[in-house]
Amino acid sequence: MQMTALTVFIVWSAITVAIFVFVGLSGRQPGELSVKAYKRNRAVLFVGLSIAAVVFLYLTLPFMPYPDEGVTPDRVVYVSSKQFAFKMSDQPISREDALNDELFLSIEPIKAGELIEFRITTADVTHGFCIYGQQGRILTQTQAMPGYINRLRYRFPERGTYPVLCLEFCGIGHHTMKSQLVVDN
Ligand SMILES: [Cu+2]
Repeated sequence: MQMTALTVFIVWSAITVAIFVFVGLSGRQPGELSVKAYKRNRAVLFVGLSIAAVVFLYLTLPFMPYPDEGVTPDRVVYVSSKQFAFKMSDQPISREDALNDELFLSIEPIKAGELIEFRITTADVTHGFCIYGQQGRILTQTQAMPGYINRLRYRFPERGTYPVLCLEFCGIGHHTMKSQLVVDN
């Protein structure tokens, strides 16, 4: 995956540089400017790029990471973040409860294969809500934004303990902002 990304980046950069060099060199000796030819080229380019865009969308849309859109989730988990912790509950969390340091909330264990919809918000500044796999790779993530509820859907593939980390620098204690999700059978 990393090598593919690097190869695409290098090829694309080379094409971009080549176009810039071509345009730069072609400007040295401006020939006769033909408005007609310019308009024709512009039309060809517009139609060509439009067709390419439609084909590209048609080929890549099925790979969008939202295959469960329109399906009722098996379960909803409410998440409220604040500096520097996450609170999760099976019930909606009020802002007062989110800010109450004395109040401890927890959720029932998640079952593997269930479609979980996380409803994520924050009681103070913007945070990130990022679920990691057991090998330390990001599985899915979204932002926790003041005044918004972001919905994040995910099916945990197997049982285990999945770390949750904040991915948005949210203050001096950002690196301590961790939680975890336990997934049962
Ligand atoms: Cu943070």
